[in-house]
Amino acid sequence: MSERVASSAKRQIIHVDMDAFFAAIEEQRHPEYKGKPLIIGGSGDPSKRGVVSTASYAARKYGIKSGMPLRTAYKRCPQAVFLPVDFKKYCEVSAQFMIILRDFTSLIESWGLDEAFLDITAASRKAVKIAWDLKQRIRAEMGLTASVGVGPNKLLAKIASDLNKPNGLMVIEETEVEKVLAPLPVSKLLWVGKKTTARLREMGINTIGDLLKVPLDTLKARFGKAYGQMLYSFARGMDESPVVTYHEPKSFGRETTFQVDTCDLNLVKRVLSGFVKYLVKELREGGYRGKTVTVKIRYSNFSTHTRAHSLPESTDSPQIIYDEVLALLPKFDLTRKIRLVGLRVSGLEKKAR
Ligand code: TTP
Ligand code: MG
Repeated sequence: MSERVASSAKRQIIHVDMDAFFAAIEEQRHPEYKGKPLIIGGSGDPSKRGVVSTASYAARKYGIKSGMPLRTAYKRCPQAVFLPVDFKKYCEVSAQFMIILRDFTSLIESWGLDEAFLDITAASRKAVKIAWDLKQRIRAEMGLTASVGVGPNKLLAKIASDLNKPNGLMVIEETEVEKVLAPLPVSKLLWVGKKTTARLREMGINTIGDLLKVPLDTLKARFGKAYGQMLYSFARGMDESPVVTYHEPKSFGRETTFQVDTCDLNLVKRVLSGFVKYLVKELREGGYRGKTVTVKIRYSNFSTHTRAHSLPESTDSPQIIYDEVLALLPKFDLTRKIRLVGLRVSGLEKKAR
């Protein structure tokens, strides 16, 4: 093998993840809340419906996590400061974050507002030096902290950034993969969510070290060929997935939870009509048309139903999409109380310009 091929086969990936992102931005705007338990979510009123978007590290000590109902968070920590989500502001700060990252490489795969992978294989400087610089620049220019992980692939870089949060910098070398990974819970692996964690637990597998002992065939039989193979490779710290600089969206969607469960069909229609306008704007901005319209309804007992219809031709017309919504609504039981309503447009096609 030539040297060039050998060196291009060994990659250097950085994963960067801002610490308590929304909460850190709010602390910066309100220095009086620094160090206090701070919870960002919904309208910022814990007596109202809504979930925690994020909690400061001081609030996490009380067991408060993203996705938890605000009311539960209030019960756990009534003295916490609750603030509403100011998405516009967080997007602005995120744009600043991306500009800094782009100074290091154009090979960036962003995951949401505060997280990204950078492929720095081609850089002449050492990865750890670059990671350090990146942290310094975020600190100096944004006044915020990030946790950075370095590894030979995305899987290990992401695990590394998570290992020393907040304000961490961690490198996982290929030689120490087994030592570092073995004691960690399987949920630290990319794409291993609650369901897989539970199924693995049923098999007596809790840590990555446990997973390492399971033969490939067993994993394939239990989890299917592709996912079984992935679990087998991931347990060994192996991940060949490239840093993908741009993802075409698969769909556009929006949903909302009503403050009070409702049977008011006019209200449901008004909300859906608002979603149509918003989604059409998103479709047009991206130059897309969609083919499939899906309405989602969650009833007060949390049972969730979807009804979908595909059009013969893709569209970005608000009228056509709203007509589909009106045709789908009678397929639901509209006598029951509704908690949440959502709309999704999928089957996207790029519009010929
Ligand atoms: P994360 O990076 O998962 O969380 P974080 O930055 O708040 O905390 P840390 O990385 O230090 O663990 O998510 C980034 C932002 O995305 C977070 O500040 C708020 C938002 N978010 C939600 O709105 N809902 C969620 O369920 C999660 C996980 C995040
Ligand atoms: Mg983060």
